[in-house]
Amino acid sequence: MLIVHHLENSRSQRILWLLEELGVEYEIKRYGRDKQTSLAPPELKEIHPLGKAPVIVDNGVTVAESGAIIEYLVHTYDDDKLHPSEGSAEWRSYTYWMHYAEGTFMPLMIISLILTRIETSPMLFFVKPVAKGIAGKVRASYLDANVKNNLAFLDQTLSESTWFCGDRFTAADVQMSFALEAAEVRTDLAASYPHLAGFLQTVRARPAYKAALDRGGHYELMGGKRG
Ligand SMILES: N[C@@H](CCC(=O)N[C@@H](CS)C(=O)NCC(=O)O)C(=O)O
Repeated sequence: MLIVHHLENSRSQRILWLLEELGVEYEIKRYGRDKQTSLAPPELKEIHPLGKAPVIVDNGVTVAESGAIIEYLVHTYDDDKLHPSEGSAEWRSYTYWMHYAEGTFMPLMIISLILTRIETSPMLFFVKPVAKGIAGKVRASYLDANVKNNLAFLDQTLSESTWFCGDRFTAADVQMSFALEAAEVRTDLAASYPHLAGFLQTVRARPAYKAALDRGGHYELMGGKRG
């Protein structure tokens, strides 16, 4: 039986969703985050040295890293339903979005989360303005413009088609969903990017997405929107 090592409120939720879309049976091994740091517990390192989620174990094969897991699952279990045919224009989009989600977009969301933590953490009163000043400079000189540029690019993409690789739902949409869910709680996505908000609505209406939520349990991403 395929096992998903599932950390609460994390990227492993999208793996449950993909498995529901594929109709593959799986077991969930659950891990809670540390209450103070939100980090994964040390037991996850027994499954993979980095101790991050998601990780799956299937027939004795351990696969980590969302994109690699999705590619493994599609390669092993998909009969052409959730991926375009290799070499097509849609395939090139498919590989692009599969890499873009974690390679380009998620680092921006992580920086945003870290800066919000710095801005909102309790600290000595005379240190706080210095910490906030540095965080503000990073936002103003790098983060804000990059987030805006990426969100505008994504919104434009989804103004041209329902899904990231055209009019057909693929596993690249599953990979991109977590990035947009993170952006939903860390940026002004809902108010300013109608096609991205619409994408999340469409995704959340899918029976397999709902089934994965039922299996995965409470799902709420860490926020960090300022103001
Ligand atoms: N690029 C990796 C990122 C893995 C990752 O950072 N996962 C987070 C969960 S969303 C995690 O395990 N966080 C807990 C920790 O860092 O201790 C992937 O997509 O699998």
